[in-house]
Amino acid sequence: MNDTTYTPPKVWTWDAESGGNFANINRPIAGSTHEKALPVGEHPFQLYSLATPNGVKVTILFEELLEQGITEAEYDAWLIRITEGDQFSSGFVGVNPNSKIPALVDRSGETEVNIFESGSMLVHLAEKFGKFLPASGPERTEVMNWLFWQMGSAPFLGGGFGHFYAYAPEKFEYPINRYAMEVKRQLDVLDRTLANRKFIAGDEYSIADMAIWPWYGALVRGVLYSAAEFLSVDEYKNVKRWADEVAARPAVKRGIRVNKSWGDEDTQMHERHSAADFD
Ligand SMILES: N[C@@H](CCC(=O)N[C@@H](CS)C(=O)NCC(=O)O)C(=O)O
Repeated sequence: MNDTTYTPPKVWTWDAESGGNFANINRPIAGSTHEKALPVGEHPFQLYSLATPNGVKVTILFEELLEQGITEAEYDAWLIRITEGDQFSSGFVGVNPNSKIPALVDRSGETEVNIFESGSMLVHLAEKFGKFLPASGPERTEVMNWLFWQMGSAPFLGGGFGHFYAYAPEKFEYPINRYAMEVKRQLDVLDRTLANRKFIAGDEYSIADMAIWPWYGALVRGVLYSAAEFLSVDEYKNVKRWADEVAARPAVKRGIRVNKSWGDEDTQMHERHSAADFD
């Protein structure tokens, strides 16, 4: 044991000064911190989000639907700056009590529908428009298998590996080892699956690809946590082949720009209200 060994006290208390990225917004309590209504635009769908891997799953799906000429899928995308606590406004919490982006309001019917959890949004939109999710049978189950795989697995990549490798105030060997091992196992699961199918759930591009690509596709393309060399991502050739194919889709290129508030100026797009915003 070394002098960084931690002995938990009998009762955990909140140390707001614990450091690390996001320490200023992390809290052990739910609910809103301030009164503020959400803006509402003219389209049937109102998205409140940020271009993180969880956020772009949904903007990619919207752009794929629009790419197919489905104009009923027009949406307004509003920027939620999570480092500034926008996810704790009364308006945002009213849509998503979990205070995490993305949050979506479907205003296309008689009654407004609040949707939170990116996976739930993908299913809601795919079912509504009858695209990217087979209506029934084993093909539908296979898409759902991989969608739920992503929702269960990515927290190990983001909250586990990414947090300790990229964001924690100090580097600790134990958690980095534990989560690097799990993430490499997950990449191997994907690599073996993609060895004999074009897309994650079979021959057809689906919401499972849209969910998995922003996390594991970004990882093997070297744009997540600067961890490509550390995790030897070149080993996962089938994942790389699939990730590059998905990245080349015009709708994906547009989707990853929506609600992006960092990086080169010309890659940013704080809000999206029409196709013209991409020009
Ligand atoms: N399981 C959720 C995860 C959402 C999530 O973790 N969002 C992060 C950004 S990627 C967030 O809003 N973080 C702000 C916070 O934790 O306060 C989903 O897929 O929608």
